[in-house]
Amino acid sequence: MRGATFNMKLYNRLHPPLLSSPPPVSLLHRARFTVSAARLDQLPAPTTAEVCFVGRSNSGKSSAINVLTNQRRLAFSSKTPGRTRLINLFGIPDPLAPDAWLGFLVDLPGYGYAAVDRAARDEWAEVLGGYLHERASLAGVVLLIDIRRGVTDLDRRLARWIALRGLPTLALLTKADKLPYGQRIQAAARARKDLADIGTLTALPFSATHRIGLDEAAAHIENWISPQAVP
Ligand SMILES: Nc1nc2c(ncn2[C@@H]2O[C@H](COP(=O)(O)OP(=O)(O)OP(=O)(O)O)[C@@H](O)[C@H]2O)c(=O)[nH]1
Ligand SMILES: [Mg+2]
Repeated sequence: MRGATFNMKLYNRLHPPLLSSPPPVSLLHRARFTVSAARLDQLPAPTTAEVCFVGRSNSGKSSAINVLTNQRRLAFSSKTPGRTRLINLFGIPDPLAPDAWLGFLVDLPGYGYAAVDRAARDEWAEVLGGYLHERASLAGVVLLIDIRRGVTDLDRRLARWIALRGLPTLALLTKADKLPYGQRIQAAARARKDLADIGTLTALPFSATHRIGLDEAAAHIENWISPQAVP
């Protein structure tokens, strides 16, 4: 057996360990609060990719932003519907040019909040519709739908706005921790059918509290912000 001694160095070169380095940290974790706007004309010039979070009030938009950015209270989440009243932009710094933003996550006020008076509701519909319709830098839409409630008429109306622009959409079926696995899958299939208006649609069960669907959602969003990050 002389000459057949095991050469550890050579073995390591030929079989590099699969987990030699830790998985890369999501770009989204770098997000920082940048600006709040009450109207479209208060938004910064549309220079870099934006990913907006839309959905009914209380559907979990702010909670999703917090878990995706790995920050407890970046966006304000609350049991009281209608918590987010402004358009809030969270900037992702460019790792290669720290003074520049690679993109923004945009937390929008929810719709369908009955306790808001009619004038306020109309104003918000206009801001939301205007944002979705006109914002030149919009790279993708994250549509949040409470998995137990399913797609509502208001969600479908919004889907039509999104369809007009042909924007890629990620539907997150939030609070998926509240349903057993089989029902989650059924709900995702139903949502895909109900949102057939939107051409480029992915629908995933998601939970901010139980981190369900988190990696897949993050990969989607990173890809919209920085297409070279995820092939
Ligand atoms: N169980 C569970 N609760 C959640 C989840 N996501 C959000 N919630 C709860 O749902 C409530 C609303 O969450 P928010 O993130 O504030 O919802 P929002 O869509 O930002 O609401 P508005 O700003 O009012 O439009 C809060 O009490 C959250 O703790 C989840 O994945 N699982
Ligand atoms: Mg909110």
